[in-house]
Amino acid sequence: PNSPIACHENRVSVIGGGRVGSTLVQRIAEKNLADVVLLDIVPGMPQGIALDLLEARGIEGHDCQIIGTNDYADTAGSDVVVITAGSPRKPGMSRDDLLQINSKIVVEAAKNAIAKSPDAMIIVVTNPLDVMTYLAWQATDLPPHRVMGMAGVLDSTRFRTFIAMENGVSVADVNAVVLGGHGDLMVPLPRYSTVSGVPITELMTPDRIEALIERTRRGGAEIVELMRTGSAYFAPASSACLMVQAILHNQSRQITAAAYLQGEYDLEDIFIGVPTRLGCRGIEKILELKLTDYELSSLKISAESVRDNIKKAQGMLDH
Ligand code: TXD
Repeated sequence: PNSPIACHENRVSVIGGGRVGSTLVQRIAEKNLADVVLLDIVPGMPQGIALDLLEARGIEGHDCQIIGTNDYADTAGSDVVVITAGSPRKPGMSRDDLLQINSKIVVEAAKNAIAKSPDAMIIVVTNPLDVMTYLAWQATDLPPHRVMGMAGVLDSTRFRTFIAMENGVSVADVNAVVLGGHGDLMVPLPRYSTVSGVPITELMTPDRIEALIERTRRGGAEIVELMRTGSAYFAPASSACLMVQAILHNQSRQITAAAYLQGEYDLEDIFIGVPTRLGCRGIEKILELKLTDYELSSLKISAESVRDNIKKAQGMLDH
């Protein structure tokens, strides 16, 4: 059923066929970006999703190969591997339980995928994001510019949406920068967030800005509370797709991604959200913005929490 009709030059593998993974495959296919392979451990599930998406081809007008599989052999030769595999938090599970489960899943996924696609870029999506990105990098031993985490694009698209709604302008005119770890301690930067180049600090009161920052920090939680089962996946899939496209089309997009720091922002040996340029070679550059003391110390606090969890996860993997 999954026989190829057209052969695209590029191949993207998405590991984990849950809500984010399957929506991402849909986005990639509908933009005709690349042939896509969706891998999950659940037998039949990725095959079914792939077939369903294939059957929409005639209507949606895409002609990529879409392959569902449980076997890493089918991911061979990928240009980009996106890891969304993981377990969500279930009732009674602590964050540490989740850390332990997802660490194992992400390490195994990264190793298996890179064994079949040694030249691929890796985009990690699984939470806790910054920690999982570090583990994927460590497990594969790739040059750090080829491993990155998706969160900054999502956090900033949320901030952009709230700014546009508050000011009654098109979101197309809004840009926003959000740094730091993907969690409550993320660091939205109003000074660098603009409506057509005008910083929002010129357009809104400090109180309103603070309210939007708070809503951005709680953006994931707000959706979980509403949905009750599962977490956000439309905007996360769009965000991951933007990164895939930036790499495949060598766009040098300036976006926030969890990237490996080697002294930038006074931080070392950590993956955390910073502004980057993203193109076909992965993270081409990390931009060091001038930060106020308050912004820099917020970033450091966020980094400390990521670092603690990296250590915890490494301890769990060693046992
Ligand atoms: O900004 C961000 N980075 C995020 C992160 C935004 C949204 C979601 N975020 C995280 O992505 C979320 O906290 C999860 O850790 C992942 C995936 O979220 P999703 O909503 O897609 O979770 P699902 O629907 O539970 O899907 C997870 C799938 C599921 O189908 C499992 O069978 C599969 O992962 N899974 C595996 N696939 C392959 N290999 C292994 N070992 C495996 N284990 C589970």
